[in-house]
Amino acid sequence: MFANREKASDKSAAEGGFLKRLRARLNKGDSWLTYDLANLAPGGGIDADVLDELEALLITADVGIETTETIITELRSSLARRELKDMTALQRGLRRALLAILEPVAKPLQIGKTGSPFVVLMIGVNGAGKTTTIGKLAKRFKDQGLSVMLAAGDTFRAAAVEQLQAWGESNAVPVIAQQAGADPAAVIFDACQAARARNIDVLLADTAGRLQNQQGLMDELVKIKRVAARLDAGAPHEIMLVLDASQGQNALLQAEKFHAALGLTGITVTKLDGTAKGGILLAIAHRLQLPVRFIGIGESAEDMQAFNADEFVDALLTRNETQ
Ligand SMILES: Nc1nc2c(ncn2[C@@H]2O[C@H](COP(=O)(O)OP(=O)(O)O)[C@@H](O)[C@H]2O)c(=O)[nH]1
Ligand SMILES: [Mg+2]
Repeated sequence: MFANREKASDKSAAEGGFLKRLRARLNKGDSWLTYDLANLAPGGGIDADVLDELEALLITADVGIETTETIITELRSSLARRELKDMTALQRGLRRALLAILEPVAKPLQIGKTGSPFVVLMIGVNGAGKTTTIGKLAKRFKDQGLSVMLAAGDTFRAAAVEQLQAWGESNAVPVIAQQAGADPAAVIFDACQAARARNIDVLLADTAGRLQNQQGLMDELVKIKRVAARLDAGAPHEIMLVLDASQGQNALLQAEKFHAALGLTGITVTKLDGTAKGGILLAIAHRLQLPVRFIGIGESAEDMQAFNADEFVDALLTRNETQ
């Protein structure tokens, strides 16, 4: 009982820390919205010109033209209704518009003990953060009391298998792997069998992000998906696309391609620290309307959390006082 309470308070402390880091790291702490917003209307009054400037700001922050239009159209009608009297009102309107886009996609990944493995297939281009995200998720699920197994489905490079094994070791979770060059579908089928035999709750399957060509990659992933369903028609239960936020609009194009080929059920956006302005998350949410599961703001396990729309909008709109 006491131990549980202690654990819960540790958890909320870690989450509070995450929020602080999110604010500080998103676009390196220069809240592009709030900072520039305040400079848009030095006199304090809001007019059509201010909204035009905001429109340009959103586009340069990777929000994309279509999504920006939706946001600005909303604000223009507020302006016409004389609801945007000052900067505070504009911020409030902007917050509402951003939340309208992000709240519907903030759907956490719920995994329980069902008696058969919940299979998560991680996909995405090379370097997006698939293997790192698997390592972070392995720790997270283990901490939740679930048993976890990893499958080294990126057999394209030997280093990829070793990288996954290292995450397995540091979290003390088993890794099913074969030698580099092995058929990834066979590795993942083996892992599905092993996970069933060992009563594993969550199987996290890694995949390659680069093959000889893009069609080759998509064909391979389709095959893996089919093979994963052999022992359990419901598997893979989650097809999670991992996207690197610093790729901007290119990330959106990748998401559309992967979704068309495989039918995604969730997205994780990594590297929101660094140069990414975070607007790409709005573009993805608006265009694809797929659940955004987790966001990553750094390389360590604590630097990933379930996506929360309120917190994210806060981080976009709140100026980081320590900067
Ligand atoms: N700054 C930062 N780096 C990350 C994040 N997620 C992953 N990385 C780094 O991105 C690089 C590629 O990650 P990896 O998991 O190997 O990508 P994969 O090719 O998709 O498996 C590694 O150096 C990771 O440490 C993140 O949220 N923030
Ligand atoms: Mg990898």
